[in-house]
Amino acid sequence: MQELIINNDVIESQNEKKLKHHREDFDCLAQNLNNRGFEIEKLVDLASKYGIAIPSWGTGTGGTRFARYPGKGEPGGIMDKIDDCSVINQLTTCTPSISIHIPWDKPKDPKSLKLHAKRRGLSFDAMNSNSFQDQENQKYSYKFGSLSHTDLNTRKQAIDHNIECIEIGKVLGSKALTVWIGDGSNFPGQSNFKKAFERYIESASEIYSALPQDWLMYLEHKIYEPAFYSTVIQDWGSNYLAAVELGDKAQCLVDLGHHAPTVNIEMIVSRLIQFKKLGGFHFNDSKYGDDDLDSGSINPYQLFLVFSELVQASLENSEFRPAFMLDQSHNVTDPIESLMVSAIETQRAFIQAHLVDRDCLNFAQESNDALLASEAMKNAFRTDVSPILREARFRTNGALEPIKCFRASRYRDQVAEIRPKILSGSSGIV
Ligand SMILES: [Mn+2]
Repeated sequence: MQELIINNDVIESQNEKKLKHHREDFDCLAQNLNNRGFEIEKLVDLASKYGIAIPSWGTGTGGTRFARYPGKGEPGGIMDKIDDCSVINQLTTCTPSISIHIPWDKPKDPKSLKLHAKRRGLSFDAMNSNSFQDQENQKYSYKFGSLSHTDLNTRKQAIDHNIECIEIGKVLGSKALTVWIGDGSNFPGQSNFKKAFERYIESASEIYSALPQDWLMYLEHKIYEPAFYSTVIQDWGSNYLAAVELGDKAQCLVDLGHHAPTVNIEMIVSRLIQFKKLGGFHFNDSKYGDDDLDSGSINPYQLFLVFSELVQASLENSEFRPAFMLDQSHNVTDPIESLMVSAIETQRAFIQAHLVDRDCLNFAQESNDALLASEAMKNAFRTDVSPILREARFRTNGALEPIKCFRASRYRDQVAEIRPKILSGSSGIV
């Protein structure tokens, strides 16, 4: 029996206020799209089936290297995080799963956690390991690396931790492990690049051997930080090489913030698709570096161009289904609100990408008509598909206007009364 948190009366009364205008907008867009050769019902169907995983760590207020300013009613543990994710999914109906982090969300009893999530209408997406921090009572430190550490015992400890994540994930019904390491160096000469990469591949192979048959291992690259001179898995090239070394179940994960500022991410996406190594995404946005800003908040066109590559690939191969996850840090907004908007922004880019006139684009590309090609992309991107997204939510008992509905529900005030207050001034990034 599903126990959803937001009272249905709240959703219905909020929807009622918007329904007439929504209907008018929807009919108008249906006509517009029909004139362009698109059936709106197919697009509503695609939007209804779209899903993206919420990262458990995104439900708390994030921070910077300098400070963290917690909000009221923040989740105190994994059960609270499940509740927050359930609210996000109830209102947006496009976030049916949660991606959890070990040890931050390590359950005392994985079976009861799975039951709690099921009651809240959620399943478990990829498991995330952590060998970029030292935990209490940890025998060996990750100060100088984990899977690529010079010391065998430290590497073994990091391998065992990843295998523990798989074991917990098996009980929860997860089907993937995401591995991001902070390993690297801060000084020229500090690390032997070749040896460090060899050690990484050797350690990752041991984790790979522990994967169940139907699991995938997502390798996540990042150009810099916490190491500021070199990083072991610094870009998609190293990521691809490692994934090829490990085997078919190892796939590359693209976090939009983990590249140099001018890198053409959509082209990386295309390359990885072409060579069958694109496993999934961590969506977010950035202006300067790994800012972890809300998806689509800075460069929505880039998000659209990434989705255009994905849609192109899915038209060529209907089996193609990379994993979608958000990975953001919310410093100044309510995390639930930011996660709802971001999930919808990725869904928006997904639908817009279906509006690219592929015949026109193909003709423009083959005839070297650069301007026509660019217009084909922009015509799709400029289309306001909001009525399609609203209709998809409405038909699946979600909210026409999730933010307004969330505020009207007073959920945050209600949980603030029962959840212990988190003191400000605590650590930065969480
Ligand atoms: Mn990430």
